[in-house]
Amino acid sequence: MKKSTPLVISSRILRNLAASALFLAVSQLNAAVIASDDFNYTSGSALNGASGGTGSWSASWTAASFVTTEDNTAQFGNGSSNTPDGNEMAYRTFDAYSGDVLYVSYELTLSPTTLSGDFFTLWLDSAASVGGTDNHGVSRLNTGVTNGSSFARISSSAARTSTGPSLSANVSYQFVVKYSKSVSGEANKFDTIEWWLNPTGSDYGDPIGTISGTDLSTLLTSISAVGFRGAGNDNGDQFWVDGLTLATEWNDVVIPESATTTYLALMLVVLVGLNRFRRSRRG
Ligand SMILES: [Ca+2]
Ligand SMILES: [Ca+2]
Repeated sequence: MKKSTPLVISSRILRNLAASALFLAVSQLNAAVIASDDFNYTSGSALNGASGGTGSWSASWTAASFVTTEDNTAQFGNGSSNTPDGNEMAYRTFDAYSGDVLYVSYELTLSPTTLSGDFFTLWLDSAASVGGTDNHGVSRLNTGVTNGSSFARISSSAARTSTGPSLSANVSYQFVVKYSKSVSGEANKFDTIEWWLNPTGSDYGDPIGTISGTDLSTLLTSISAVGFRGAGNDNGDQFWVDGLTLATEWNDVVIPESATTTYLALMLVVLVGLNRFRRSRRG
């Protein structure tokens, strides 16, 4: 009889399982998701033309050739022969949203070489003027990493930028931004940003920062595109994006702690069961 071999579960598999469980939990709790994409595409494929996910996407991804799908994430840069820079490295449009509050959430992971001088950001824009730069005529949300630190901003000026904790390589961080209108109404502007890093349900009242742009003249009233920009990165730098969700409520993007515990417990049960199954087959 063959000796049973313990199932070795790599940290990468665990990370993917955890991310999937959290995404599933969020998906199940969601009440008003505008659009989401978990990037669960075939590894090694181009992101350009990918059209998965849920919600009101109005087109497939438009992306540079160095953006591919790997291990159920979107990978920016192949780690050797290209530089993940560009104002519109990848973007996707969705039905225009002009309500008072928009939440955007995504998970960002950096490679060990993506630190000093490097810049990677998620941006929101309107489909009619898709663009990753802050100065193409409209001030709007950018959030991601600059010089190794997390940040969110409503325009590129220092006064409109909120800087958060520095980020470590090979760790997934969930960015959550509440992008809202201080004056309610479809014709009014998205002029306020509050943002969190790895929030739990109880963190709502305690954002990392709040940025007001109420005195800015060029702001969006309607949003219909999400994309990613890189600048100042080096050949070989890499970024991974996962779990992109646009929604109208906090609970659509941040799961309550009790639900997190439930899902982690459920995941543990599944893993233990899988381990026993594998052992019994090998026994
Ligand atoms: Ca994924
Ligand atoms: Ca670098």
